[in-house]
Amino acid sequence: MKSKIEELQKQLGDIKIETVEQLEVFRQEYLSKKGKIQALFADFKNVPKEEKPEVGQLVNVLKNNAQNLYNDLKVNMGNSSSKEEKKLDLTRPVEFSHIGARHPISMVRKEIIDIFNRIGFVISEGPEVEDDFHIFTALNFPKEHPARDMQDTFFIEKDPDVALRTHTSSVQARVMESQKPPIRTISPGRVFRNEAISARAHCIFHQVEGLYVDKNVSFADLKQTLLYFAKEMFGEETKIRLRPSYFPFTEPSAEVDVSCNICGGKGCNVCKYTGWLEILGCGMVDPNVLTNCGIDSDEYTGFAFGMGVERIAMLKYQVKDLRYFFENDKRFLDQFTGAY
Ligand code: 2U9
Repeated sequence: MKSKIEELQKQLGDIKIETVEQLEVFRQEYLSKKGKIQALFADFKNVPKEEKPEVGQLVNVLKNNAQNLYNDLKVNMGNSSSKEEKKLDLTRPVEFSHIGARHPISMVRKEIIDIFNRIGFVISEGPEVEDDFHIFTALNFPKEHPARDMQDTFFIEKDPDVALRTHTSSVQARVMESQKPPIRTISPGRVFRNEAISARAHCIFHQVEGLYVDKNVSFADLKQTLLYFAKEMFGEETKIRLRPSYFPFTEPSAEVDVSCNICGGKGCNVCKYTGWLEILGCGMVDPNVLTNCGIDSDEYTGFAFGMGVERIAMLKYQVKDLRYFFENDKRFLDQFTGAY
């Protein structure tokens, strides 16, 4: 219903009416008893109760906009006989113009957050400019790890102890320092890596990372949580598979694939004929990380996962080049209007 309303609002913004005949067609199509707006009022009874106040307001705004547009054009056409005169009428009220919409990355980030909110994960946020301890040391990165190199991380010139965070795990390290388990949190945010920009990589991107620490948290809990996420994000029929991997902060670690939502797992050019698409990394939090952040690793265990929002958005909307998300070309962005 909301997307229908947004679509009609957009149509109002784009509409070109120059003659009395066109105005009458507009009236019949939008404002008459059999028109598109009246049809929305008829559909209103099917809107869930909790959404009724918001949707009701949106329909009323749409109706008023259409009515105002009609009234203005009618007055204008009555007052002027030629197009030229109409252009010069400086007293004419402004026409409805299309207001902005959410960026696709914001939409996908919100969708990911909502999915985890529904099973009790709360959002935590932290600084983009971080110290070495929370980006690397607390997370069990060895001294010689390549991520600690200037080739891979943006360091602050004046202080080699400070850098732009390369992942939002640093936020979760801070949560563990300041809170007692049970901890169930997700950290959405911008991260920075010293990478050449290409169709598949950017020096700034968005992550959502998750962390669950409590007594008896197991790998089975992790797997089931991620299966729930995959089904909510990509559809009920989605399957997942886990492949062994390595990260300094988790042990054991895995990379997670979802069955290709384009070909349903049969094989196509999007999944490179494998039937699977990689969406995130995960694992059981390394006991060293728990200890480094002040949590007793004999008493508690935890799982963690991390994903790139751009990657999820590319898969969900079949966007072939990551750079589109950063260029803000209106022709690209307009395709997502009303998608959420
Ligand atoms: C704490 C401890 C462990 C978060 C994790 C990954 C695996 C992972 C990548 C996916 C694509 C980053 O955006 S990406 O490049 N992430 O594979 N992230 S486990 O682990 C944590 C987090 C916080 C305290």
